[in-house]
Amino acid sequence: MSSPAAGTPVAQPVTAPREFRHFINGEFVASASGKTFEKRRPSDHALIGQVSEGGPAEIALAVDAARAARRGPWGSLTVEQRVALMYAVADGITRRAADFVTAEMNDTGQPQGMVSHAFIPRGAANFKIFADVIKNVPTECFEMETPDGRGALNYAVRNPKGVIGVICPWNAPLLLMTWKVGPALACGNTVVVKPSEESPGTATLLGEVMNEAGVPPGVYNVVHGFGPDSAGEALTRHPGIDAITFTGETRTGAAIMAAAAQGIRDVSFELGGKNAGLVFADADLDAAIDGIGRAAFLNCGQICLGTERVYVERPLYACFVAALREHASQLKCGDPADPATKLGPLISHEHREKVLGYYRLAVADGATVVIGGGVPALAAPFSQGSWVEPTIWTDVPANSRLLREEIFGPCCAVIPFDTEDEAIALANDTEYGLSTTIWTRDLARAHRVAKRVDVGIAWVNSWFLRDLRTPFGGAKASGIGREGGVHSLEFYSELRNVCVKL
Ligand code: NAD
Ligand code: 6OD
Repeated sequence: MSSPAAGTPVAQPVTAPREFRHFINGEFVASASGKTFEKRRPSDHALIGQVSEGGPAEIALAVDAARAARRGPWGSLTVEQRVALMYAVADGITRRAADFVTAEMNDTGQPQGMVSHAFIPRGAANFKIFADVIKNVPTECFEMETPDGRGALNYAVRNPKGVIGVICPWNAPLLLMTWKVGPALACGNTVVVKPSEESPGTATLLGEVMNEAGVPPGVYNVVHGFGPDSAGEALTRHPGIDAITFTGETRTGAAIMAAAAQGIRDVSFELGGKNAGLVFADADLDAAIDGIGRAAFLNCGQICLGTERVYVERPLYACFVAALREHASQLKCGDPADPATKLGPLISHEHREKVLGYYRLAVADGATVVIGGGVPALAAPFSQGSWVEPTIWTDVPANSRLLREEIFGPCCAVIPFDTEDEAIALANDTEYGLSTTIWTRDLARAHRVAKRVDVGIAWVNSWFLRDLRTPFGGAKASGIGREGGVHSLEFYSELRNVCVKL
């Protein structure tokens, strides 16, 4: 991996740390307590702002606003009017794309190319896609015979669930939040969002866009804060929240599920993963290296769909390890604003400590470190950031925690296999079930394997490629429910059966 040479562009200086306030009932407000916490930029640890820390009081205000908007201005709009506003929100994000890109880069340290070409446009698309879905969704209707010969019409109508609590992670903040806010609003719900404490920027900015687009106050609310004993927990416990959608760690999901049990509220969960890549000997090696390389290192490995376990059929194994090492050695880290930067930092020093703990564990467990394993030497100001080297291991013992626990860093273990059955068994040997990526030229085998891996999404000769209209979610400990396209409607609306005697 190369480091930025002297003279390469440096991060935009933070001229004045800003204030990130809650967005409640169409207004930006501080916490009644005046409490705030610091947000620092992962690439250089610069202080970028003070974030209002919300708790039960701010959640109560936001829920009241959301309930009033649901009953009033939002609830009285026609589907066409809602759809028009959602298009205006999507256009607003696109118009202010530069602001969103800067906010996301400051919060996460993600390289500009990935944020501007993928994450922000996909965030805007979430409003258009779900507007189109709700505009076109059919309703079922059956003509019934009745004993008196008059008959009946029996049909279903979709109603909003009410106020949805939306709890988000930091690893693709706008994309993952809008993927929930989009369908929630399309179905006529209102929302209270709790963004991650690590990424307050784009959720706050979206409040401005909502106002500019003319979305009524109270439809979209944001309360900043932490999880336990803070805004997150308060949101899950508030009885005015009708359902909770969450993306984040599996153990956080368990805590939220316990809270949601009070009031028998529905949950939709996108949780952690420990995903496998399966590379068969007949695979296109260049394509597999590019795909597995992205799956292991994109977003510094902080993608739920990332591949931390790579199983390679033995005849290709040595060649694959050497080629993946070469791929990793080319990943340039440095200023996220520099278009040449391919690898950003981890989200925080705290998360880096966790990842480095696994790097140390690999050595203790006797794994071979093919590349990486430490912290890159970067020039100031990036020397202050939370960087780690992309890392590849071989010879990892089968019982190592490296193969069981989600690390969420730029690292993977590469392990040989001999048969298709063995590859499937290895892929399935995990409590998680989010995704698998399969590399082979034999499409019959690809289909066979895709059917037998216990995951929500199986990619063949590709990775992180998904039409927003298709279902997305995890099997086993990786989630509950499916979101995407019409599948989101199952969670964000309540079907009412109406039977009319004629
Ligand atoms: P996290 O679970 O630590 O936090 C996510 C959100 O939950 C944050 O907003 C946090 O403040 C809040 N929270 C924490 N404890 C809470 C509680 N007790 N009650 C209410 N809210 C609480 O996750 P993270 O570190 O932000 O994100 C990384 C994790 O997210 C990884 O495990 C990753 O795999 C997962 N993820 C999954 C998907 C998916 O689609 N399956 C997508 C992205 C990320
Ligand atoms: O855009 C998507 O399809 C998607 N599921 C993104 C998930 C990113 C998780 O980190």
